[in-house]
Amino acid sequence: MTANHGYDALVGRHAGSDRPFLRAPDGTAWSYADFADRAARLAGALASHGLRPGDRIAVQVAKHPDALALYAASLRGGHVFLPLNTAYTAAELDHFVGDSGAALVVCDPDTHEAVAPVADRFGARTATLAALAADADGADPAPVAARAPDDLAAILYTSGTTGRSKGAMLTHDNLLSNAATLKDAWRFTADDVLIHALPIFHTHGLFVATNVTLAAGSSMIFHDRYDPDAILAAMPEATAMMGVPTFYTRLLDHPGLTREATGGMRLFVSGSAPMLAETHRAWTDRTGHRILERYGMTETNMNTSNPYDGDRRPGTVGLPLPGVEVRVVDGDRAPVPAGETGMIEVRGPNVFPGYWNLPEKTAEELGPDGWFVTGDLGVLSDDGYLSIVGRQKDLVITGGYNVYPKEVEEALDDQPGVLESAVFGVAHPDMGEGVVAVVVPEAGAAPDPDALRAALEDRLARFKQPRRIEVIDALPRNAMGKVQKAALRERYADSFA
Ligand code: MLC
Ligand code: AMP
Repeated sequence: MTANHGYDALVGRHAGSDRPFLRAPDGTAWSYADFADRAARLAGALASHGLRPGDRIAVQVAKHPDALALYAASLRGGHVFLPLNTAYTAAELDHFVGDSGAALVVCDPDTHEAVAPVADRFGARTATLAALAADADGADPAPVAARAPDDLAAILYTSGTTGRSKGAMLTHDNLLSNAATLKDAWRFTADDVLIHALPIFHTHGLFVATNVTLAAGSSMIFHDRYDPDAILAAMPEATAMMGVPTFYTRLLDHPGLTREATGGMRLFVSGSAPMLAETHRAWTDRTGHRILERYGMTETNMNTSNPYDGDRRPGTVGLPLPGVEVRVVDGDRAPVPAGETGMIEVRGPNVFPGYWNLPEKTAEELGPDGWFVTGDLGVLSDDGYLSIVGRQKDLVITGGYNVYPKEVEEALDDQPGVLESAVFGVAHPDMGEGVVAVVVPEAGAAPDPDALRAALEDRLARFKQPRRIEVIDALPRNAMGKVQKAALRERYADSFA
């Protein structure tokens, strides 16, 4: 039998199991055997579209059980899965398809018209998920392709300081090792039922939630979107939930969140964005549960976690996970003592091998010694708990989605009448941070914020578009000419209060 490092351990070993894997409110109910069979036939459908091991599949589809089976099919066929946020516009898609050299772009019927020309431009095929699913119904299971631990399983695009997204390459072992570590750290077993309400095009919903479920043989209640009512309704049948902080603040706003409602749950995990200590405490007051906060990244999967047994400290992201090294360093990359702030670096089997086709960018962030520079600023306590105190990278995290200001600034600067702009995040009660832009007009011009907003519609995903745009005379700059974003953040701090 051929060995496929990720597929065998996550999916293949369950092939004969009638244990439940996934239930969706639409009535879908898959056992593990159903899921493995679906994946095998979808892999057959992919093969009939000419896909070979190593080929990239770009997938931009609404959350659906078949989209998860397509991920498993991609592992099985030895392809490289490239999930894309459904909020991305065709203009954004262009870069992902072109840069990755994807052989196939999978979309939904309502986006086919916009996606097909992008795929055509780069010689990629286009298929809807529904069409692939129909093909799968009649397809023979594709053979399991051989995949070694270091072979690529996925590429996830993550934006960068240049405004151009970089493809973070993830190997079979990056995914598998992290799933095994998290399953143990968070005590997942076959008895667990996870509420899965995250999108499945980013690390949190696709890898953390799904791979931990698969690694433990647990089952999931698979919601197609986040809806607090539906989550509360699912809780009596569930044991665990994973979410971004907005999941928790919105549930706290719901009168149905009580001790009784959460009584059968054993674990609430938060990550992808900072959780305020006050949210953590409010949750404990209301439910009696202590949220378990963890810290990760697209490039590294999960790095640290508060302990399952032991002190889950609000405002911290806990301790390095087993097998993962974490250090906080100064400008010369020398570790600083506990209590001092510095750059967080991580090393371990979870850390990616580099960015797709960007060896120089990779070398800047990932040294030959294996330490990856996260761009996050942190401080370690005497007893090893990590707190994230800021970011060196210019990044806004809104509702758990990352927005790189440079990309938004470039889009604004291209508009008529705009001389320059600055984009930054300020506190937002629902999304954690909200995106704000200030623009400086060219001499004699008077750009209209509504027109600017309209101009960004087709260019940037909705969540990247500034919720507030102000026209100002000049950007505040320091003596070196660098825009002082801290001053802007302070000036516009109350934008969403
Ligand atoms: C939606 N909108 C957002 C937004 N999500 N705007 C800013 N930030 C967001 N995150 C837009 C919508 O397009 C809409 O625009 C308006 O805001 C209101 O939408 P909504 O109905 O309130 O939003 P909703 O659909 O409920 O989504 C909110 C959310 C969702 C928080 C449930 O964003 C979400 O699921 N976030 C999770 C992101 C995630 O999985 N991150 C993990 C990344 S992995 P309009 O104007 O059209 O009304 C990672 C690594 C790690 O970071 O450590 O895990
Ligand atoms: P992404 O590029 O989407 O993978 O986002 C990763 C970034 O999210 C990290 O570099 C952190 O800045 C942030 N992040 C993830 N988890 C946490 C957390 N628990 N607390 C604070 N920031 C977090």
